[in-house]
Amino acid sequence: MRNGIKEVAEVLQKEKPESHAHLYGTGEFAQIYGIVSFYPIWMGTLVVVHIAGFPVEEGECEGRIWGFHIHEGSECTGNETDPFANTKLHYNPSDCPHPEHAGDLPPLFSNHGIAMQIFYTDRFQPEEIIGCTVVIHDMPDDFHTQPSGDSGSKIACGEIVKQ
Ligand SMILES: [Cu+2]
Repeated sequence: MRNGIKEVAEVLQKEKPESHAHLYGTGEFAQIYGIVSFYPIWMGTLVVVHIAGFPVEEGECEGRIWGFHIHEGSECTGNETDPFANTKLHYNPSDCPHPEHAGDLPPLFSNHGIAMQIFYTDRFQPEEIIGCTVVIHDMPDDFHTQPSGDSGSKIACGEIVKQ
């Protein structure tokens, strides 16, 4: 426990992620790009998020929290109304309600257009989610509404591949 952060720093320095996704935005969010990497640690996964290109809001009180999930579909493709419709539902192998899906992640907080977050989860292993997708939404997840937290449109997406 005491050396937890040291161990994380070592993993980041010495290991390669077991899986990762390059994310790209769409439509009015086409500026969004970045990478999400998944490292094995502590019988679970260290998720490292670095995304840039979020719109920078002028006001102090709005628009900086974005829903963030792993979806079960394998392709960042879709149709005119939902460009990432083929990402389908949240990754949920244990058939749990939202927000207990394995793919339910902490929402992204953007600052000066950048979201940088590192967190640990034991809901999946890095190799287990290869072939799934990472999706960013234009609304915060309310962690209550079924089946997806009322998190609005899908604005960015990345396909998870083996490193
Ligand atoms: Cu989602």
